[in-house]
Amino acid sequence: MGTDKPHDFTALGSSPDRYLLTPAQIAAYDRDGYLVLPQVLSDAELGPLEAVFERFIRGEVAGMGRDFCDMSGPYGRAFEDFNLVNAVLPRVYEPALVDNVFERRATSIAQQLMGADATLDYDQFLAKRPQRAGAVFAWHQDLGYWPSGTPDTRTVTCSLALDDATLENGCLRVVPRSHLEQALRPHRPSAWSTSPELRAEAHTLTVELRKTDQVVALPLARGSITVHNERIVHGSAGNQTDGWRRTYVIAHRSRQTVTYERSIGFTHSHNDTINWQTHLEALEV
Ligand SMILES: O=C(O)CCC(=O)C(=O)O
Repeated sequence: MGTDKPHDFTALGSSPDRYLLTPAQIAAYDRDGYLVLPQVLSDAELGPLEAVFERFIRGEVAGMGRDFCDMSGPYGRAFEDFNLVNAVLPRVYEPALVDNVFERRATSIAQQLMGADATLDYDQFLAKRPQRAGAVFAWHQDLGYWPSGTPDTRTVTCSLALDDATLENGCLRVVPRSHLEQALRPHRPSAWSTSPELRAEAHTLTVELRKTDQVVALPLARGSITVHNERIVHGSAGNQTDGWRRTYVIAHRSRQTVTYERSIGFTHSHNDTINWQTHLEALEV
């Protein structure tokens, strides 16, 4: 890792806030449903963000309710038992994050991929604990978690590696071009939530992989990002290493979509009353 050529922020059209994509990268995103972009943030830029990230991941931010949870298991697990520590909407709980350098670069990337009305919809901190086989992000399509009636579903999700992401620590894996399928795949509650008493607590959903799916792993150097479409099938495996795998996620959608979803009470908070449970009912699971 770390052998990527540095991104040239002085190139024509680039600026400290603008990460300029090439036409080939934009075409690859449309074709494959994902991109890997090297060196979006430098070590010096990552430092202050990491300090905030750590406070969240240690559980030191009060008042989050279900927005601080284990993304690999039921709500209500003891903190020590979290495998995949998940802090949703950190910018809501810590406004100092608003307009940080990653937000600005993610907005510039999203605007190049989906148009000038790309607006920051939600953010998320994810951290896989060392030596946790259970730190699995089940296969899913992001859209499977969101309200089914939204007219414009376009989403650009940027995931920034705070640690090198590797096969061993459970880097992101995608099924290229699955975003082009006509219909969303059926989403089911994850295996751990199939018992009746846990069913009410289901917040992770999963899709079946098909025999024809060709999975591609996306190892990533610290400071680099993956970008993915809301319909691509993706997930990640457990962490078999002695280190953490920490990721900072920012998703952009059209301004109209964000306004519409807020109007029906959907904010991406796990404390929302309209949530994936509502969506599960819509899917008749
Ligand atoms: O990075 C990962 O392990 C999975 C994250 C993910 O599924 C997402 O951001 O939608």
